[in-house]
Order: sequence, then C-alpha cells, then structure tokens
Amino acid sequence: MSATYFPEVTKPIAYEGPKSKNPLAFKWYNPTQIVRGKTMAEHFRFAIAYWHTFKAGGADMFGPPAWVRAWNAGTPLEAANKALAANFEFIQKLGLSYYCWHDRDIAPEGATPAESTQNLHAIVKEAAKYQADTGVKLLWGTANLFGNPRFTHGAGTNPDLQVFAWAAAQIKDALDATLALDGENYVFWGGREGYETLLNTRYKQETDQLARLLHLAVDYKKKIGFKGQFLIEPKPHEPTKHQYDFDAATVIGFLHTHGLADHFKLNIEANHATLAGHTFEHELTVASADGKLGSIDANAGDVLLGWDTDQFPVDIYSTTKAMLVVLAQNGLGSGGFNFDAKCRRGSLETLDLFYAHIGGIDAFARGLLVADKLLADRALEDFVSKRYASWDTPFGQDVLTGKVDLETVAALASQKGEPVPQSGRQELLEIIVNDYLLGV
Ligand code: XLS
Ligand code: NI
Ligand code: NI
Repeated sequence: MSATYFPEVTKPIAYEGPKSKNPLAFKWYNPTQIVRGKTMAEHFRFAIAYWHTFKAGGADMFGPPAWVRAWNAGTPLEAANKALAANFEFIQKLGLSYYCWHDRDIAPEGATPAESTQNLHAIVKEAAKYQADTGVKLLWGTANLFGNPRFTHGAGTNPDLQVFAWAAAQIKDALDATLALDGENYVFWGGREGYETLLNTRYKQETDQLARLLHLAVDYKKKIGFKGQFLIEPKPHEPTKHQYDFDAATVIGFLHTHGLADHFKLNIEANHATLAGHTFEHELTVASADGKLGSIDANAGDVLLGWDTDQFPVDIYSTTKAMLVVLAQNGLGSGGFNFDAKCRRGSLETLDLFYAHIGGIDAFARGLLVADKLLADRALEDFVSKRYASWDTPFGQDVLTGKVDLETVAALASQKGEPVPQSGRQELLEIIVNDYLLGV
C-alpha cells in the first residue's frame, strides 16, 4: 500500500471495539460483523466524496483555499493524476470500497469540449487500473453542471438552448465514464436548476426542459447499455433561491408527471433535508414510501447555520432514525452511504480527513446497531401496530383498498359511535429510543 500522501497513517484503520482509545480505529464499525444477515460493510457501502476530500481547500465566502495538499501540484492533468493516487491510498487506508465523483473533480476541463472529453478519458483509463488493482469501486458518477460561469442561469433549465447542448455533452461524457468504470449508479443533482426571480423565468418551460434532459439521458443510458441506477438528489435552494428539485415529495411528483418514475430513484442528503425544513428521516421516509430511496449522501448541517455546511455526521440520534428507515426497506440496493461532507476550515491537516471519516462511519454503525435492536425487540412497533389496529381488520383493509363506498364507511360513524382519542405516547417513545441509544 502506497504511503505517498498520507504517511501519518501507516496501516489500514481497523475495528478495535468500543473500549479502544485509539483515534485511528473504528469503535463501532466492524466491517465483517453480521447484522440482520448482512455484514456491516454490505449494509453501508460507504463512499468517499472526491470533491470534498481531494478538491476542497477549506475555502469559504470570506477566504480562499487554506489547506496545503501534496497532490495539488503540477499541471492540471498532473494534479489530477496525483489526486487519483491520493484517492486510492486514502480509501484503502480507511478500509472502504467506494468513491463518487463529478467529471470535473477527476479531470480538468479543457479549452474545447473535445479536449475536456480527452482529459476525462485519460483519467478514466488510470482510474480503471487503480480500481482493478485495489478492488475499490465507483458508487456513482455525476457531471458538474454548476461551476463553470456558462451555467450561471442553469444547465438543462437555461433560457439559452446552447447551454442545454453543453450540459448534454457533459452528461454524455460523464455517463460514458461512469459506464467505463462500472459505476453502480449515476446522480443528477440540480446544480443551478432553479430560479432567482420569477420576473424573468418561464417556470413551466424550465421544468419541461429539465424533464427533457432527463429523458435524453434515459435514452442514452439504454443505448450504451449502462445498467446502473439513475438517482436525483433533491435540494430546496442554494445556489439558486429556489431549486426545482426542492425535496423528495416534489421530485417524486415531478418524476410521475413527466413519465420518468420508472427510471429514477432518489439520493437523499441529510443537510438538504434540513435546508428544506424537514428532518433527515422525513426525507428518507417520503422517498422510501414511493419505493424510491436509492442512496444516501451522509452528512449533517448545523442547527444555527442556514446553509449546506456539509459537516460529517456525528449525531447518533439522527443516524439511528435514518437506519430505522433503511432497515425497514431492507437496504439501499445498489446505493450506499456517500460522505458528501467536508472538514471545517480549521481542520487543516490530512489527519483530520481520517478522523472525520472515522467519526461519520462509527456514527452510522452505532445507529445501525441501535436501530436493529429497536426493530428486533419491536420496541416501537408493538405500540404502532396497536395504534393502527382498526385498519388491520378485514373491514379496515377493504376501506383502504377501495372495496367499500362512502355510504358504507359513513354508516360506521353512527354504528360505533363517538371515537375515543388515544394517547400518541410521543414522550414515552422518545424515552425508549434514548434508553436503547445509551444501552447499546
Ligand atoms: C450539493 C450536492 C452535490 C451533489 C453532487 O449540495 O450535495 O455535492 O451531491 O453533485
Ligand atoms: Ni450531495
Ligand atoms: Ni449538498
């Protein structure tokens, strides 16, 4: 295993158990431990986000990049090759198996579309070699359709057809690259697909344009034989004032309206949920209810900051609630948990990248164990089943499945008389969850 970019970590991070005091060890994530018939590694399929881990420099609105990274050197293509080497060294040292990228993270944009395609192909060739050597796989690829100034007014939703064409060109290349690297999914996050003001915007046309771009991608996917899952990642705002893929419910409605529902699932990001005024578990639940929870961007916001701070997830209350939803639908299929998260500007050493990922991984492993125990003991379910018992009767099921008309169900009102409200027991259930959190 190479030691070029992370010499401070001399051996792969190992599971040492909850009593370990070693900060470079997992205390809860034991990749081979079986939970509900699957190893922890299979449950999570944790991925490294290339952009935050290798391309971010700690820049914020008030200051330029602040971190010195050894791989960030030479010509753009040389730097791209160095970052690639760093990526595989890092993933191997963390003992993980997946990474995710935007096209422009892994390869620099050229002076012309043809040159950009060439750069991407060159890097993909190298990445394929590393993947073959290390066994590390691509969880998903995506195209960066928001960084370049040409996308200021959107990509697929741009008022200028020529920008739509450039977006199409990038998506085509990114899909080719994802296929070449056996990517298991492909993500569409709506970058600048939204508006700043309705005064200059044809709302309906822009959403139709977006749907058209996605249909074109579906057709191309079939044409090239890409078998991975397409995912849309909702976000309510930022960079635009209003993003069209606002939240899970909006995206699901959009997919059904535009005949795209069979081709897409959702990639739910925790911080985007909170930006939309929802909890993480709410967004997971809404997506799952429609059979569309496909993958997760594992991160967290800050309750006091109203933007996408992309912090590493450490709140085990939140990871527990998330894992309850994931376990209830029996996993994410071809999806995984991508750490779309970055260190704070002040956490400036490469060692911090290890601590950050270890903390996030352990937070989810612990959430998995607590959720598993809550489910195994039916600690919440017994109460919930009782709460809905009237619907579980044959008559209740007939109402639900449309076998009963309005008059018949209305007759029940006088037959059975005034309903008696029952306690929802929220506080008791919260205590139960806390007891399990502390006891596992
Ligand atoms: C930005 C998004 C982005 C997507 C990939 O807020 O989270 O990082 O995950 O384009
Ligand atoms: Ni994301
Ligand atoms: Ni985000």
